[in-house]
Amino acid sequence: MLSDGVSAAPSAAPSASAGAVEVSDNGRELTFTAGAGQANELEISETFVNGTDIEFVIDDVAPLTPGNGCAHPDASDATRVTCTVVTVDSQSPYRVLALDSGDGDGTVTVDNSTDAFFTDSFSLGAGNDELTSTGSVDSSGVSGGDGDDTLTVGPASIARGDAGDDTIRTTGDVAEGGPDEDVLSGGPGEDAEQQD
Ligand SMILES: [Ca+2]
Ligand SMILES: [Ca+2]
Ligand SMILES: [Ca+2]
Repeated sequence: MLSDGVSAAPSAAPSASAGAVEVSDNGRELTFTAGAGQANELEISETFVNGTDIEFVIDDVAPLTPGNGCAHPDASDATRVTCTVVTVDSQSPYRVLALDSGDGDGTVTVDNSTDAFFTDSFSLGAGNDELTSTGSVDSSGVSGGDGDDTLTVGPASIARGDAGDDTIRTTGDVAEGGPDEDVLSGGPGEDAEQQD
């Protein structure tokens, strides 16, 4: 890991399997990487603070290791972190969150109340995963990976089930079941559904 020269507070004995959460050096993107073998139960909220910065609150059942731009709001709770991402004016949406929930059976619940077209990217990896994303503007890109996944996403989203018997419910733009027996439901509006 790169050091930015700022001494971090001494952390408790790190767990080898703790999920890692950090903001990029330019402050614009949050990455979450689950620890190996974890069955995460992530609850993520995404809100504007100060008009332009996005505050993420990430709560899990497993310990999280906060890196750059992140901290435990309650020092006694190692499973909860808050992170702040700065935004810049842009004509096109760009990614503010890249989440990799790894190989376990994971649950990810996202509440995005930014009401802005920033992109959240979710890679759920192997395992039978469940992702539910809410918000007036969602614009998530979800990849279910191997396993039987249940994906529920909102407006302006792209959801791919990948391998496995996946269930995708979307009010977004694209749902792709990928291989195996999938159930797709597009909701109102123009849907591009592909099942092979
Ligand atoms: Ca997984
Ligand atoms: Ca799948
Ligand atoms: Ca599939």
